[in-house]
Amino acid sequence: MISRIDLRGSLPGDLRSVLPRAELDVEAALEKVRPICEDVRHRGDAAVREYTQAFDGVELERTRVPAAEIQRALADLDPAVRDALEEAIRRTRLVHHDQRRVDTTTKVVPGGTVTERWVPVGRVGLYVPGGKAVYPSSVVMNVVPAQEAGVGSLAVTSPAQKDFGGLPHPTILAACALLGVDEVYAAGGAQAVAMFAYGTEECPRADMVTGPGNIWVAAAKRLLKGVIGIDSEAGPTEIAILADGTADPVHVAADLISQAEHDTLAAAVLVTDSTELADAVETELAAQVARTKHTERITEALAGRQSGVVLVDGVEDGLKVVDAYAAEHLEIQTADAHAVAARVRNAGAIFIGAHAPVSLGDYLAGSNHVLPTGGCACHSSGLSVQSFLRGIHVVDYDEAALADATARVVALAEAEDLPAHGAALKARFKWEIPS
Ligand code: HSO
Ligand code: ZN
Repeated sequence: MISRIDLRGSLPGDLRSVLPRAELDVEAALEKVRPICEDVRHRGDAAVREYTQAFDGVELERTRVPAAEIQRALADLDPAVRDALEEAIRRTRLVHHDQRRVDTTTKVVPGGTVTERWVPVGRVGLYVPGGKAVYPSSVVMNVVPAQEAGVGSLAVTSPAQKDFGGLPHPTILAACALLGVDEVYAAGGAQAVAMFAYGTEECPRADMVTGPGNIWVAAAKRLLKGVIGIDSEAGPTEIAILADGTADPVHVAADLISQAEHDTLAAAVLVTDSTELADAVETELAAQVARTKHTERITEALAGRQSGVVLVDGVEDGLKVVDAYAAEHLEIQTADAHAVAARVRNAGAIFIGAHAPVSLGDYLAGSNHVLPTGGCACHSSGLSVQSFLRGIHVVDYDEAALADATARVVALAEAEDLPAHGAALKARFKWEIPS
């Protein structure tokens, strides 16, 4: 069911081109979402409600969810889920609390300092999907870092659900209640992103929108980037596992399946130097997939061209392969896993050894599960407190320090044929401005 890519012998120069990966055509969706975004821009709430009716089949009088409904969802929440969410919030908060930045002041010269002042984004809109994927855990992963960063105003939007009286899914509402978020909207798709970007009467505009979504949400984010700040365009989930003959095939198979469960486009990639392990994992996959709930979806994901078992000559080559792949999630299941993990350069998150499956990180490790996909881990990080902060440089020079800098500024300004730049300094010292 899963294909094999044999890279034993020698690794190709352009490793990326031989590794399995799906391509998501966000560009093609841009033209479809453009008129929707324009419509919301000009007609505001009325347009949002019309698209909710057209796409979600729900007629709403207001998009904002009444506070009483958010509290009711919490009161009705299964106690075991409530306990798990509370513990997830606690652990995630511990980790993200430690990510807060302190301002730094550097004395550049006597009388001249530059301070980097970290200032939270003023208002953030969080998109929470509501179709086949209802993830209260993603509410936690987005809201906690924003709160720890000190974001003052936080709104959540999630598609109106026909089956729940036009409200977002109750577990999403309950997670909002547990996190103290009381501004929630029942809107999804491109229209929800446009609502945050342009603002409507009900929903003031936001400075930034974060959170995963389907292709329409990704397209709207790409289109409106600039009007509003975005986190990243989250693509389908990926797991890569670098394993040797010491790994347990039952665990490896279970972990590959766990992420394949998300989506038919999810990617599950095993990189190993052990054909025995590869064979055993394939046998295990067949047995476990048959026993699991979402058999069809998982079978399609594992058989897709984005998934595969990559055979390499040793862990050394395996490291090169996983670095080239730059997985969203990377598990290291080898002898001396800590040492191997320390050498990885590209991954959204790394999970070390037998006791750190990706599913732990999805919910309860304390780490964030909003991570770069599609190879973006070679240049980007997952969501963190830093995602919601801006570092503002504050320049403070006294007269003597400026006087001391003037000749050099003038020299560089003239080299760039920008004499007025130099003149701005000279004007302070009544020096002659060259014509
Ligand atoms: N693995 C997903 C996150 C998630 N898993 C949510 C379960 N619920 C992307 O990192
Ligand atoms: Zn997951």
